[in-house]
Amino acid sequence: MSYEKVFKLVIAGDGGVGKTSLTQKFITGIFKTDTRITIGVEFFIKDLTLDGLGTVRLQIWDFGGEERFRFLLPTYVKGANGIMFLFSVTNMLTLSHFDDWLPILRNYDPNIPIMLVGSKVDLAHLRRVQKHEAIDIARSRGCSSYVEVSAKESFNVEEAFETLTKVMWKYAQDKQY
Ligand code: G3D
Ligand code: MG
Repeated sequence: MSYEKVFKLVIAGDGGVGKTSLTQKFITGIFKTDTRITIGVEFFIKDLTLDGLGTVRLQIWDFGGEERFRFLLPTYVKGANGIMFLFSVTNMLTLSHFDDWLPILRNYDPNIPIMLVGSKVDLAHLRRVQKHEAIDIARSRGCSSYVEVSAKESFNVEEAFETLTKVMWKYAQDKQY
C-alpha cells in the first residue's frame, strides 16, 4: 500500500492497563491473552486510510510502562506526532498517574496531540472511574479527546486509532504553516 504520511504514535500508560493488548488487537485483530510484560518498547506498523484525507503509515511504539523502563520514555517521545495515554477504568490510580507522565510526554512538543483512553470497559462491574470524571481530566489537561475501549470485546479499537490519527494529520498540517 502506498501512503502519504508517516506518523509516529506512542502508546503510554502504567503497566497492566492494556497497551499491548490494544495495540495487538488493532494490528492483528486478535485479543491475545498471553501478552507478556513489554520490555522497553515494541514497535508496530499499520497503514490506515482516512476518509477524505489519505493514507497514513502509523509507526506505533508500545511503551513498557513498568517503572524500571520509565527512563527510556523521553527518548521514545522525541519526534512523536501523537500520544495515546491509556489508563484502566478499573483502577483510579492509573488515571491519577497521568499527571506524572504529562511533563515527559510534552517535553519535546508542549502541544502534541494526546488522546486519553479508558481501557477494559468490558469489566463494568469493576469500574472505578466514571466517564464524566475521565472527560473532566481530559479537558483540564488539554487532551484532544477521551475515548473508552475494550480490546477484549473489540469495542472502539479502530475508532480510537482513527480519531487520533485524524487529529495528528491536522496538527501536522497546521505545523507546516
Ligand atoms: P500493558 O501492555 O499495558 O502492560 P497488557 O497491558 O496488554 O499486557 O494487559 C494487561 C492485562 O490486562 C492482561 O491480563 C490483559 O489480558 C488484560 N487486558 C487488556 N485489555 C483488556 C480488556 O480490554 N479487557 C479485559 N477484561 N482485560 C484486558 P493478564 O491476566 O494476562 O495480566
Ligand atoms: Mg505491554
